[in-house]
Amino acid sequence: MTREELLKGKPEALESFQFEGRPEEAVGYGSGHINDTFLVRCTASDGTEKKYILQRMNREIFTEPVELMENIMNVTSFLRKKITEKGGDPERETLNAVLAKDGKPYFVDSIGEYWRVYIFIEGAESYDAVEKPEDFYESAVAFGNFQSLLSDYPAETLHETIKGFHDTKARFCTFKKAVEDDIMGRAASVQEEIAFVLEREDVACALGDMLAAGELPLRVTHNDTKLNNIMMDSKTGKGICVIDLDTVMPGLAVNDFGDSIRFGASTAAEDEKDLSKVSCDMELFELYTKGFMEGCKGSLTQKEREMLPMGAKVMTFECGMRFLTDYLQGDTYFKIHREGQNLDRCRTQFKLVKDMEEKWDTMQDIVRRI
Ligand code: ADP
Ligand code: GN1
Ligand code: MG
Repeated sequence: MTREELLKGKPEALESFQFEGRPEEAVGYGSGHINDTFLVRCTASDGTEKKYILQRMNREIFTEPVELMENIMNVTSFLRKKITEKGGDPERETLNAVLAKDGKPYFVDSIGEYWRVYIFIEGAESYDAVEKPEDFYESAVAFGNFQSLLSDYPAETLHETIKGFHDTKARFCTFKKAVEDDIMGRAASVQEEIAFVLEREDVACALGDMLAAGELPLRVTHNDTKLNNIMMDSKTGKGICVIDLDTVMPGLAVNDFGDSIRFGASTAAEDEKDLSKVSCDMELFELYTKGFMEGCKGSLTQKEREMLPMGAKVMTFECGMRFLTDYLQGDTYFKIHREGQNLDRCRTQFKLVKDMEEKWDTMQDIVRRI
């Protein structure tokens, strides 16, 4: 079903929120892989237009939507307070959920689907690829700053919205099981990719082992720091607002760093078929490292700084492994728009991992220098 068909003739969700004005239209929006996102235009009685983001939350993935929305309401109100204290604009610098008519921050429709609404952040864009290197730098400052704003958030009150989300070792086990089960009969055709994963069990264990040994601290992190999860101000070029807060949970700073590198420092799209176009750009890596450290305001420990390249490699490896697992299991997790897209995504990630392995000394030098 397309996104448009989801709402056609069934405007329940559109009628159930406290919009300013009357919703005139809802069109599919953005390129996220998880939720169904719509841009809603409303017209107030005086004729002014107000825009909103309406999302159908992915119930298969987020099995506890009420707890998830509780996280988001708590985190955004915490951020709103800090932004206001610093003289910022809380309407644009954090997500603002619009309540349903019954006062809840979500609406459950007649078939049990969960919906939510955010105020649309005007005068800003999210990018699917780095257009100007400065944008990537600014996104790094904003993601680092996000982490620093949440450094005194009471982590124990956060629900774990996806269990073991960045437990790469556990994901390695899930992957092996998917290969064994081979429910779609696809394993034989991706032997090379499977071998690539199996040869790197050490990568899967690297950060988890350090966390268990107390060498890396658990912080409140975003956990899904790709470039299109940040709104960049169209005028100033600054990263104005971190969005997609579904996975804000205790996690590792190096993973937040790493996931941004995986996506933004790649020279090609996540699903590029021509692998000769895919590499990890060291200038972008350097820019992001500078921006992230600046945004974190000196809060990273020595060990965390040392492990930044490892964060990049592990997140890229993990994501490739997740795409491959999904391909083997029949493409039920990540949205696909064509056959084989998850396999193409997996291949770009593994090409990046290989490239990082070749550039390992350079990556470490860059981090040491900064
Ligand atoms: P997903 O979990 O599917 O990635 P996101 O929450 O990231 O969903 O939303 C998808 C896209 O919608 C984003 O990449 C961004 O372009 C746009 N978007 C989301 N929230 C807002 C907002 N409050 N204002 C403007 N655009 C938004
Ligand atoms: C998903 O929601 P979105 O599209 O921003 C995924 C991330 C992956 C990413 C790969 C909740 O992010 O973990 O890294 O796709 N989010 C979830 O592009 O699984
Ligand atoms: Mg997103």
